[in-house]
Amino acid sequence: MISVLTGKGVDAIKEKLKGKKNLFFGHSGVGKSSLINMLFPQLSLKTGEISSFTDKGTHTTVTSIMIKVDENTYVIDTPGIREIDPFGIRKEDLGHYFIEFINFISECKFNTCTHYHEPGCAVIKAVEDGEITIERYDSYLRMLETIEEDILF
Ligand SMILES: Nc1nc2c(ncn2[C@@H]2O[C@H](COP(=O)(O)OP(=O)(O)O)[C@@H](O)[C@H]2O)c(=O)[nH]1
Ligand SMILES: [Mg+2]
Ligand SMILES: [Zn+2]
Repeated sequence: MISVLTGKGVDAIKEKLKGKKNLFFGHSGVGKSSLINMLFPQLSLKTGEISSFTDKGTHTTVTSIMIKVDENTYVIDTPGIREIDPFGIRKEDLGHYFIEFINFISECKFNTCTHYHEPGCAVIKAVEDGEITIERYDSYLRMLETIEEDILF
């Protein structure tokens, strides 16, 4: 709907931002910072090229700050979703951050259970029994995968 290259749709966005606090959120490399720069050139936020190797954005925006661009109008640029890594969390600890897992974790056969492939996993059983939603369990597995990728570094 918007192109920073052609300017398509950009004026309409600018109009919508007025008088609000606007947060830009989405995957790395989709063009959040470029769009904000086009709207407010005085900001000159850093933008990144998309890496052709991973096809994901490079991680250019690393912190979020709220910038005043007009009277009562603010923008917040954010790092991409890919950058919200469970950094510093071990695989076997990730489940403790999922509040609905808590009652089941202590019932797992292994105390190092990652609730992924282990036999006797009470979390997997709870998912099968409908006591933990599949959406939350999927979300858990995706984060778990991120931790495994990080270990390969
Ligand atoms: N073709 C095209 N490329 C864009 C557009 N907006 C941004 N880009 C490019 O996409 C890459 C990532 O942009 P960036 O603003 O850093 O994305 P961010 O990670 O969402 O902030 C840069 O190489 C930009 O030049 C657009 O509207 N069209
Ligand atoms: Mg950015
Ligand atoms: Zn388990």
